[in-house]
Amino acid sequence: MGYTQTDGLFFTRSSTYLRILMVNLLRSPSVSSSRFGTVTGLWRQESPYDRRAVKTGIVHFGPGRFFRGHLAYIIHNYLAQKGSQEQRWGICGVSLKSQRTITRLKPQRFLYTLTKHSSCAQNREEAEVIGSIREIVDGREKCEYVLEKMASPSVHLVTLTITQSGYHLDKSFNLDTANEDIAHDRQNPSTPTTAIGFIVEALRRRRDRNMTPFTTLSCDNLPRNGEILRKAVLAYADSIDPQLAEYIRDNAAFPNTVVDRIVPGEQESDCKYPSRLLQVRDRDPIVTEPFWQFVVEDNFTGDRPGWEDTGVIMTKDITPFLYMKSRFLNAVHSFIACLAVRAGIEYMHEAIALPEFQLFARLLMDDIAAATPVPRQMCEQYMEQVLLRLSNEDLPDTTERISSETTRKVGKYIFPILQDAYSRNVSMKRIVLPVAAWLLAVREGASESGAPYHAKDTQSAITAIQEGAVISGILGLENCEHTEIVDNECHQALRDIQIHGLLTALKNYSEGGLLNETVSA
Ligand code: CS2
Repeated sequence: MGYTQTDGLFFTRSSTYLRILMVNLLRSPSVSSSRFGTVTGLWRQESPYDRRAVKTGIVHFGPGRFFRGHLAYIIHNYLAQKGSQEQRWGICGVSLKSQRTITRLKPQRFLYTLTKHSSCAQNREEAEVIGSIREIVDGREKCEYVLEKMASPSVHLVTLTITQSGYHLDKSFNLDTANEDIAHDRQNPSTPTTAIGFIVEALRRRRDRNMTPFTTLSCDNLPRNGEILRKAVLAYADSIDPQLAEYIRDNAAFPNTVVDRIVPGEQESDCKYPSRLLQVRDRDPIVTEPFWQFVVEDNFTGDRPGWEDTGVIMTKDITPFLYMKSRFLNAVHSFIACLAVRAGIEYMHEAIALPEFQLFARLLMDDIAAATPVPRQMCEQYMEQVLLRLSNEDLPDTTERISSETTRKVGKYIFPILQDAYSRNVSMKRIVLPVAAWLLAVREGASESGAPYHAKDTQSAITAIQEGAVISGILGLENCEHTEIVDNECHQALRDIQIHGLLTALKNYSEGGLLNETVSA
């Protein structure tokens, strides 16, 4: 296993067939609106593959922005590079919640533009049209159509980016059988409304027709997402039909994956890229960073794309990749956002540009590395890369987006670091400080300067925090062996931020650190 430069920050896939424009911002001509074409028109002129020949091999739940910036892009590259032999991997997207993507993309035949944008690449931008999505349907409206698609012999993969909430899990990452959508599906298994319900019903149909089960790939940010999904699927199946559960346990595959690409929320400025770079109007463009990573456990029941030829890492063990992504990217993302919302900073790159944040982030990563069972050298390369990615000022990513659902993220990303820090004797001070900053912002509903902050979290968590909960309280982890230490550190950090202010607290918590002189200079 190795971390290679092909997956690195400046990894871009330029090919002659793609209409990729590298434009220097200063020299770009202004285009009058009458000259804008359509995304479909552009595809007709310059398509890298014949979309009419593409068949559906993948059914995907959750066709949101991350999916369109990550998996749909990866499949698009695959279709473009592999040629006519591999055109069986087109995607049918299924929306279970919102009609938004369908409404926007249907008029342009589910084609959309993707712009890669990075200030670390000298004003260079690249845009192209992505053609891998054949259709997106509303799963609740077209339930039978989706189930039959999933049961069709040409479909080999079912993929998911439904966010943690789409799995209906409890705090221990087990299926919450009391959830009302799950309860509905248990009563009506042949007309499901949840992704889990769809998967189980479609696997049942395949079993009854003597077909190989599809492989189900979770592409969500969950620790060991495949295992969590498998457990949830089995718990649900067991509750409606134990024999079916046994069949799934013995025959179906749920590989773990690690997915990575920063795809910020929609911004008003997104539309300017397709118009300026490709001279087309796009109703729902995606703007993202050049970097992407997709690590997949090689454990499939049947056919799969030969992804390894196009930059996907197929591996027997995702563990080191998972450690690095969830700790150095996701946890550090949350740490910086938590501090930034208390400091009243709107964008991630603005926060990381401040010397106090830079230094603190470096030292924090050092602590995380000391608590993480991955070789130091591998961590260092990754840490540098993350800091560069986070300073990409051409990809404004809001601290509001990253600080949303912090209580979930503390449980997923931060709590495991604290556990390892405890057992490896690494100080928890810096790890706890950002959480304390966020707790203060939530408690007061404001940044340090009094600007309003409305946390996007569960109401029960917000209420608990306003009533004075500390980390163990919001996570319900009162009985862990190190709860007391974590809570004491949290109290201390809260006091330090209140007495000294956030920036001074950051400096103080960086004392004795590698770059201390830089901060005081
Ligand atoms: C972010 C992720 O919301 C978050 O917690 O850390 O959405 C992050 O942008 C992606 O995981 C990047 O791959």
